[in-house]
Amino acid sequence: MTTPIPSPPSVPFLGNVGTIDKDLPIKSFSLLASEYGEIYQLTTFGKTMVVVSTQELVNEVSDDKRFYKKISPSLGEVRKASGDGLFTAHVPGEENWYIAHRILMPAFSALNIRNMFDDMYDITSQLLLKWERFGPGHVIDPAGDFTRLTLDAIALCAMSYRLNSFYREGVHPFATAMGDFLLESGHRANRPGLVNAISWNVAAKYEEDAKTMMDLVDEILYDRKAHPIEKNDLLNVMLYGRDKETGKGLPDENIKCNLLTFLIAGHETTSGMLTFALYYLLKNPESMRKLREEIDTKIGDRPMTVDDVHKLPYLIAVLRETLRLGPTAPMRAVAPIEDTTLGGGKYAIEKDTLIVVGVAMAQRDPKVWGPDAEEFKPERMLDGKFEAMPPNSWQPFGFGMRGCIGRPFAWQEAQLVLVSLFQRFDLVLEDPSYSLQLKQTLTIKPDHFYVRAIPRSGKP
Ligand code: MNH
Repeated sequence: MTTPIPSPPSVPFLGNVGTIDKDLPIKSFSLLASEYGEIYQLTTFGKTMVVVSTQELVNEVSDDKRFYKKISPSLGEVRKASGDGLFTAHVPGEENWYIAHRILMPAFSALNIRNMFDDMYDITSQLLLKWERFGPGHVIDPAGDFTRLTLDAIALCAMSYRLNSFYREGVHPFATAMGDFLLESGHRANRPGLVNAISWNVAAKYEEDAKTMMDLVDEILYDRKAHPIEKNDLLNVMLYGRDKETGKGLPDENIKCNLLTFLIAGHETTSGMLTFALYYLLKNPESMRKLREEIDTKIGDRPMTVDDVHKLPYLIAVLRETLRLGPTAPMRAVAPIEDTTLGGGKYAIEKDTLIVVGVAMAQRDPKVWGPDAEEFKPERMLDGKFEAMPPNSWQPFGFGMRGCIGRPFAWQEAQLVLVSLFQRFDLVLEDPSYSLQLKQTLTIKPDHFYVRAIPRSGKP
């Protein structure tokens, strides 16, 4: 016997749409989880979605044999720009995903990412110089500067293209267009199609932002074709790589989709992680002290090298704990391949039903993380404790065949940036009473969060 999946009360036609905060959906999803428990169901404009919020259920839907990644309504909007690129491709179905996946996996391996260290260092130095020049009196917006950094880093490392975000008044026009495009993608998914169609100004701006993004990608590809280079960067891998299984390469249209995908997927998530890390460290001085002690003993004043990556256990623990409490991609979506049940036969779910995987909620599941699940404690990620957790307790990079391809890239970049910052600066909160506020587009990150950077004396 199955039990009905609980559902908040709904209004005719609109369904539960009013239940979801349009600016901060993640807050509504987790509030609903605290009210309705491990699983609940929402209906918006006649479409049903099921939300799971515990480690047990997240683990159950993390199974490539029973569930496929579903392109959610908001990802469907992003797909209008990024098409059959890796992140928004329909699988099974779109052949280019398999070809791109097989061609790109080796290029994104931890070993190959090592070759990108010098380019990452180049961009990181620009951030350090900026904070140094401004000095301790200047109020820094870490989310803004980390976004400059991660966007420039992915463009330089993947496409050997300099966006020079640190040499501009504001951010790069591409970054503004992308931010607005992703925000509107989320909003459109929560409005009836009719309303989207008749909101002329909004629709025109949306198209324009998509065009600004595509123009840059066109330019990067055109430029490379006009001036080929020897370097084996990701763009060349896509241009000249051949799939061993089918012998096929990637069409230009798909290469553009993937260039855009890397720019989108490769920067907001990582800049959010860096911002969250800084926030949690500033709010937990004992963790900050331990991390700086580790950096000072193991690396000291000399510049970090590629051989230091993955050698600082406390830093790794800090990053893991940061992504547990602040998973920058807080939810993903799957659907069952066949009619099935969840919770050991308890809840019936029809095939193709959208299941929202509430990673952000499940990563605070007290059943697996304990009564202090809400607290920032990197220690729980040390000494084999992380590895001993039940499966899929920690899942900030998604799962299985559709899991994050850029994880080694993000991991290396985050380590380099945090080590370099703490070697050079004492960082302090601009407002010591600041408490976490979130900003959500496709990803989440701290909002209205400001710091000051006081240069440490005698440091590199
Ligand atoms: Mn990334 C997929 C999180 C950094 C490129 N990424 C995913 C998914 C999550 C995720 C979660 C799965 C989404 C889903 O199931 O719908 N990614 C992150 C986080 C960081 C991150 C938390 C940093 C921190 N990602 C990066 C970087 C790149 C990148 C850096 C590129 C350079 N991510 C991707 C791509 C996919 C993806 C591409 C889609 C993979 C696929 O479906 O084949």
